[in-house]
Amino acid sequence: MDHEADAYRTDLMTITRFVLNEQSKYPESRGDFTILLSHIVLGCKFVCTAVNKAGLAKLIGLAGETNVQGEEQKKLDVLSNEVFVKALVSSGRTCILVSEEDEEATFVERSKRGRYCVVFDPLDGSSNIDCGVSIGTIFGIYMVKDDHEPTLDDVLQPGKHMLAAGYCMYGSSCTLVLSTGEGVNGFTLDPSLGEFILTHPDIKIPKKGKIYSVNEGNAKNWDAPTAKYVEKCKFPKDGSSPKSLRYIGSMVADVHRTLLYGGIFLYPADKKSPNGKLRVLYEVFPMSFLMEQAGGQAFTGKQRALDLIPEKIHERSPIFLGSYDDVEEIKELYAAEVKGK
Ligand code: AFP
Repeated sequence: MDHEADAYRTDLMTITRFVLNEQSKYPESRGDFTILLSHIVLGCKFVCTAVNKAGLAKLIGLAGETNVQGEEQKKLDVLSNEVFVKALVSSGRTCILVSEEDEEATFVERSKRGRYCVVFDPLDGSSNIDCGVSIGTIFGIYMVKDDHEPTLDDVLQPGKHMLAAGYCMYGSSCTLVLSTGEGVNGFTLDPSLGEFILTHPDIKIPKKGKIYSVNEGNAKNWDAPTAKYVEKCKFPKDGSSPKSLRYIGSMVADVHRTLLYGGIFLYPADKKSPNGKLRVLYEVFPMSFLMEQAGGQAFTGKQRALDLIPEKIHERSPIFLGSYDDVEEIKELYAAEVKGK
């Protein structure tokens, strides 16, 4: 990228302009999605500012405790949830919200109701906040088809029914990655403008990667296909070079790297957690949607991740996602296991 030229760019594609352009392809569209997205973007900007201040806030006695003025401070994940719930309800475009932070789904009151259901994790990877590691917000969007009274069935839908999905990563820069089902685009927050600018147009994941990403501390409890796959990454028998291991332990950061550099991210089942750790609706589905839209794959160990039909809003699933060829290899190992039985 030519940074000098970039500094003087005068034709900036903001996320709002980008989505409005997309919307103009559908003359029947009433702009509801653009309005919904602008409220999600507002939530992301708020959380970005709060995350940036978190280290400093800790120094002066904030973050979950009492500050110097003697006021109770909310934890960042709780605060982020409140911000997103309020922004989404006030958009007037949502009817059901499912948040990682709330045990029950929120049904929006009739007067503020719209057609969209938003499933989200307001601050994923929050155990990393105190050491300054990148964390993020993940979201997926469904739409109810008609004017019926919304029920949980409207969100207990396979991921392939999502209209859009994305994440915002709060790292060295604040990056929002979005797919509305026509490819994947990345936008970086320009703090001086307060706008997300298109910086990563039409992201395509490399067909095969050189990195695998998994919590190897769980290896003793893995099933045979996962164990074999990781062994192959480290000791390939086909003359190829071993893959590098990178694991941050913050899904947004691990998936973002996988999307840009290629490779595979795994959170498999193990003997202790037969369904893995990650949540279907607001972790597995949005990230699988983005991977497929970028040309990669996402697999649960049994099926295409986006075909899964969740039965509960906080359900978990094992997940293998990333470069097409890398996920293909793990699919073959699981298929061989089934055949061998
Ligand atoms: P926290 O929100 O508790 O930090 O969990 C983060 C997360 O859900 C996801 O972002 C990571 O990919 C995954 O957990 C890491 O889990 P392990 O610590 O078990 O590897």
